[in-house]
Amino acid sequence: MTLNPQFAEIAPIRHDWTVEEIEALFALPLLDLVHRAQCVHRQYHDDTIQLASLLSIKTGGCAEDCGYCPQSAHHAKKTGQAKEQLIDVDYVLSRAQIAKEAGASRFCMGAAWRSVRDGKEFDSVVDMVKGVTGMGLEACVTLGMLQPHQARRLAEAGLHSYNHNLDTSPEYYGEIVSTRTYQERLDTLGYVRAAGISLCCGGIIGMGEKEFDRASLLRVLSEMNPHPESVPVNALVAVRGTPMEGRPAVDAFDMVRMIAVTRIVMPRARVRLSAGRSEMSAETQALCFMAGANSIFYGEKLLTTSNNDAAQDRALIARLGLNVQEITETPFHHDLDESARVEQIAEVSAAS
Ligand code: SAM
Ligand code: DTB
Ligand code: SF4
Repeated sequence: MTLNPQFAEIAPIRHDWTVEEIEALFALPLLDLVHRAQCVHRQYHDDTIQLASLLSIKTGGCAEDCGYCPQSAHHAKKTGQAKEQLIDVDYVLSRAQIAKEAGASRFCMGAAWRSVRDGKEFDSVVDMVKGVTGMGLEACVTLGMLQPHQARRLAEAGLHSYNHNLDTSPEYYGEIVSTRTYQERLDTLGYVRAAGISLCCGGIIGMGEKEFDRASLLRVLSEMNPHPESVPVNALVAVRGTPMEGRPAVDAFDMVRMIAVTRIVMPRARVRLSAGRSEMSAETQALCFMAGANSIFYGEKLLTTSNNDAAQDRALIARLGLNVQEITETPFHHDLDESARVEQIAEVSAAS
């Protein structure tokens, strides 16, 4: 059969994708899907891959029961993960400096909190954000649920991006976590958006969900207006002692499909090839870049699990003739006026 060459039209930015349309994308022959995603990619992006380094600033002991997460207190007896304290601001900044010198342009700090509490610890996180931003890096934090005033404080500190994943479809969510609702997740996303912080919001595949759930998650994300600027696509890391222990590894082509469909429905987003990459061959990663991924987590550790070797990652990018995204001088603008903010909160809250 001849390959379909008809995917060169300009991809519009749409917020009205239906689950059926997205499922139809998943059903395309793989090479047609990747070709289409690559056409979209070239209309909106250059050949750079962003290197984002991660640091767990507060590990373990989280009150939520997310089935995939090694940091949940609910699985601590079986995972053996201890509850640690928030780490020191100076140490965090020294790690950010090392990441910058190694070529990262984004630094993401994760805390195993259900939600943020005002007080000394949050003050320290605000100082971390100021310090990382002051180095010229994009600062990203992921701290669990936020209140509007906390989002505004982070914005004032110069925060570029807030990571808060929806993880899976609204339909499958209850199978994965019981201690919070999808709507609570959407509410935090609305507050972050309203504060003028860029959104980093994606999901995980390989948790037993169906293709429908992957399509349904992408529908919720693509309905947001504007789309999240950053969409991490994680392959489950089936950590020992979590309820997901023993789940089969995500099929490489399933990952490629998820990335390609994400690229097509959210053309401008930075699509991040996230957790699970250490199990992927160089060829699988190359296909993911072909399908529209343009960022990786960079450095030997994610939050608690291991990641690819940094030198090997740089070598792979060079072997493929891709380039590393340089630090840009144009930070994300906190430029929404008050009425636009209010409108966006309403839109995001309605999209469940
Ligand atoms: N507590 C915050 C929250 O839940 O938003 C921040 C930290 S949480 C560890 C950040 C994200 O990491 C989760 O939303 C999930 O998407 C991803 N993640 C956690 N454990 C994972 C695993 N075992 N495999 C793949 N992704 C995982
Ligand atoms: C995201 O979507 N994936 C990253 C980042 N955002 C914070 C975290 C992956 C964590 C994988 C399991 C671990 O290392 O604990
Ligand atoms: Fe892990 Fe975040 Fe869930 Fe806590 S809220 S268990 S840190 S994913």
